[in-house]
Amino acid sequence: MTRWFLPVDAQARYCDDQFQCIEELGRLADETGSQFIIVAGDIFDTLLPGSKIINRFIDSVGKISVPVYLLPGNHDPYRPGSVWLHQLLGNRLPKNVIVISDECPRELAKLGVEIIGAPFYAKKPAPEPVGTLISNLDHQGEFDKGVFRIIVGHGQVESVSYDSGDSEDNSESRIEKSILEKAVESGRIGYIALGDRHSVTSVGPSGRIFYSGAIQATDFGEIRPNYVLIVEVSDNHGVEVTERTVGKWNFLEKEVEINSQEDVDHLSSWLDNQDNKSRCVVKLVPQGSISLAVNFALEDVINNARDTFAGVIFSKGRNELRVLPNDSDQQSLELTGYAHSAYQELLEFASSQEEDTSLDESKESNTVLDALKLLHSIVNHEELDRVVI
Ligand SMILES: [Mn+2]
Repeated sequence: MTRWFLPVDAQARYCDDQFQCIEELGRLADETGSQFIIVAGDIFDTLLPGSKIINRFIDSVGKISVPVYLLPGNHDPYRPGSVWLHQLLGNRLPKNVIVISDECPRELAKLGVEIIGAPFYAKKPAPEPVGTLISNLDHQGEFDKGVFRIIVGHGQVESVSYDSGDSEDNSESRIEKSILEKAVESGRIGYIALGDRHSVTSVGPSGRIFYSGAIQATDFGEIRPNYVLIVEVSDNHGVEVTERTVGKWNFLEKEVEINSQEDVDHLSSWLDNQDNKSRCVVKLVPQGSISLAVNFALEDVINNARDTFAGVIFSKGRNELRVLPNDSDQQSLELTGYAHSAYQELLEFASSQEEDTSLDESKESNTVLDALKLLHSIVNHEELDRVVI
């Protein structure tokens, strides 16, 4: 998965860690004596990823010692042109990998387990697949009570709060919660494994319906990513679900008020105190008003942090930090003559801008601010090499 805000080295680390997570799944399965692994959709984030992703996936998942059941989701639906039917994967699936490409029950007779999945055949299937599957099962009359039946589905459940990993909100495709709850209450279904949501989430009070969440955090706004669930089933079909941490990445959003050098120092300390910086991306949502001198100090803090963190970015939509030169900025320059006039002109222009003096580099109006900064740098003999006469 490509994250636009990651520099090249961090992106490579992020991608590599995704495959490490798959191998960690295998280690956890061995450690806990798990008999199989289920992944409830969106194994790939695009219909047909590049060969490097596919080959690394084959290599990683093939190392796992137990069967791995994969459900196609909305990002990787099972249809012509998809990764599942492509020659790079379709004919080269490791022997332990089973793609749930239809709604047929898959029996694990020795374990007394039956797995039934509701794969996506399109990005936005209608009607919603897993609710439809369960409703159809309900009409099938008798069922073997000795079998522990697992349903694997994908999509958003109604009334579960939104997180950034969910597919785009579409009320027509939402899974009816009551269908799931009735199915487990009736005893026809022992467990429902759900995918799409990136935060590990128990759905309803039964303790038998779960999103396991994303194996590795992918974005800001995910509430509890980086987990997998170990599901233990007792002889009488009781279920115990335990979380285990797998992913190591952290996407931290921080609202910060910056009005003084002291505030910059606080931010600097906060950044210093973060753990595992090379796998941490910070999104700052600043507000306040600072002088040029404080802005220089802030830029130093951010630039230094960018060398140790996987990424430090500013919120594009909610950046409300204004940079306005003050008297001490001007006095520190000791300008005279034409340079003083030019500075005054820039200053007046900057002051007249209500919204255009944020740290967001994409804004054209930052040109004035950049000119003021450059003037300071030149006077302070810091950037003479950039001046062309
Ligand atoms: Mn999805």
